[in-house]
Amino acid sequence: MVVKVYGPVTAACPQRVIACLFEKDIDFEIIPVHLESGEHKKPEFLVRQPFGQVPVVEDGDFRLFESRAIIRYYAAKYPERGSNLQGNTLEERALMDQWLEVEAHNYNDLVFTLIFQLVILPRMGQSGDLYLARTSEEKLEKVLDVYEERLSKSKYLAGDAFTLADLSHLPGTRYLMNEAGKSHLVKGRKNVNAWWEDISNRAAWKKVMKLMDESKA
Ligand SMILES: N[C@@H](CCC(=O)N[C@@H](CS)C(=O)NCC(=O)O)C(=O)O
Repeated sequence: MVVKVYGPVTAACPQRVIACLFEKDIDFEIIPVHLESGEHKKPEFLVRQPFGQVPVVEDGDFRLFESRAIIRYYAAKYPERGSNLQGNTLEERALMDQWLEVEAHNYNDLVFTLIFQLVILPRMGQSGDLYLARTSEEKLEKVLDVYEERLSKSKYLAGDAFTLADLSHLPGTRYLMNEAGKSHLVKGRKNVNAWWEDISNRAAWKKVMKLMDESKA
């Protein structure tokens, strides 16, 4: 059975899920959702995701939204298939969960604020709040200092193996470094930069980038 992924491959949250499905070697099809025309706020879509956001997956009769819940589900459902992504012991899994929570609550909120103020609002013809962007960047610098320290002790966030915790950082960090023009936040930190070079060169993430480029062509 092919997993259906609802959401444009250009959006960060669907990219998190698609990267995971590639890592786990799970067949999927993308059902495009046109965010610009507000398709995700229409009643037909709200049946699938009541908050009107992407992604959603449908796997047979099973439906799931929230990108981090989805990647946890597939890593747990197919532990032997593709990359492990969740650690082998209870402690490895707990560290993976810890850093996945850090990504969701300490990192992503700040990254999202920067992207929203510097990229998305201007794209919609509105001016972003540059003061909010600056204070968010200052807070993100402090978060990344913690990452720099952590990554001086282990190759990946949860330890010696690539896990969902690392994977979950890929879409937002790419957006931050490219469209938002904040690559110095990563490149200026030796260990964070080495980690980024490693995780962003994984075959699965390159496949996501190829899909994104093809969808824009
Ligand atoms: N916590 C949710 C966030 C979903 C989310 O914010 N999706 C964005 C795309 S990355 C979206 O649907 N934006 C349109 C909107 O919120 O109206 C998840 O991780 O799935």
